[in-house]
Amino acid sequence: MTQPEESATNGARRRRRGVACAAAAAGALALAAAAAGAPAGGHQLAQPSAVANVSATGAHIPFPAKLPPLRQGALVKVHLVLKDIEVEIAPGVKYLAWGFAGGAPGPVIHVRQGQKVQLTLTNNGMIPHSVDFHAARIAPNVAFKDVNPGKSIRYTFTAGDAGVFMYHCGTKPVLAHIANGMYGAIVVEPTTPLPKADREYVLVSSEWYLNGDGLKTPATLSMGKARAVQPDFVTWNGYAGQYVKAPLTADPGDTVRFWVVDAGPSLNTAFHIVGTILNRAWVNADLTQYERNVQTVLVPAGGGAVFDVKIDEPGLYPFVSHSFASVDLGLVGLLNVGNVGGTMSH
Ligand SMILES: [Cu+2]
Repeated sequence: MTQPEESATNGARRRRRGVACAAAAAGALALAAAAAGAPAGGHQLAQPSAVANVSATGAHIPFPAKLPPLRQGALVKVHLVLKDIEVEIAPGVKYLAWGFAGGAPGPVIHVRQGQKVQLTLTNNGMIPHSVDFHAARIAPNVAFKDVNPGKSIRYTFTAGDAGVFMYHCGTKPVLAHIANGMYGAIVVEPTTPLPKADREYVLVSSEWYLNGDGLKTPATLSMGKARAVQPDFVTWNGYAGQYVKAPLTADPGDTVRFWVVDAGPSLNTAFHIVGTILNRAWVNADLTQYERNVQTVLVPAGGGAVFDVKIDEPGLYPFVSHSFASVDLGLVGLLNVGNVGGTMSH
């Protein structure tokens, strides 16, 4: 297997290409989002910074966790333009990622059960990539095949199963492609609506494995750490602790719905919200039935789940994986109920 070396070589190449490449990525994202008719899910849109999720003033721009609007029409066109990009994954820590549509994770796609999804992947990266939608029932050797640089692939599937699903690059070694940021979530609303929710958020957990500290020069993948499952960071939506600094919000008494995907590549997420109990848990994102009043629910790598929580008492409620090594590495966010001040130690 030559992949680790190949990966390092690409990292070096991309490092040399540097700023111009990353700046082009921001533009490509704008085009991709426009082509897809996507709502403003891409917070990186029109960012002049060389780093996809950092503003011109150097501030990290949180990934928008809010569930984007439902896409309309019988056929939903999604165009993912893969680019090699630089992202910030923790305060001051840069990483050379492979981004679906300009970010890591890629954009959240929101459709309704029964809609058709026409997926186009354009590979503007330097090596072959692909895209595997867990929401699809389709021959993977045809639909999920590798796309060479400069080429595109298109396939259509019916979103026949409701839930929240991972999508990801399936090119070998998949471990490296997922670890480099090639993943995202698609929400498939059921034909029969779920109970009403006042707020809806999408959270994707994932690990990052770095070959350096990423401070002066961007890090690339350490395949050794990835194989050993020794991550440097574990994140919600690609950035360590981003919703501690910029908490998600709710009013007291709101029903808040979390659509959760664990992108891995290797760790599971034990989803838990400190200070409350999950009112409803659609385990494994099977939306035909839910468990009531549970404390912690497993979201396996490559899986999803949906959680409703209703919190009456104002406060800061951390959402975590109760596998606390992950929290220590960044997998923690806050739900601020009632716009309270202060911070939280978790
Ligand atoms: Cu890939």
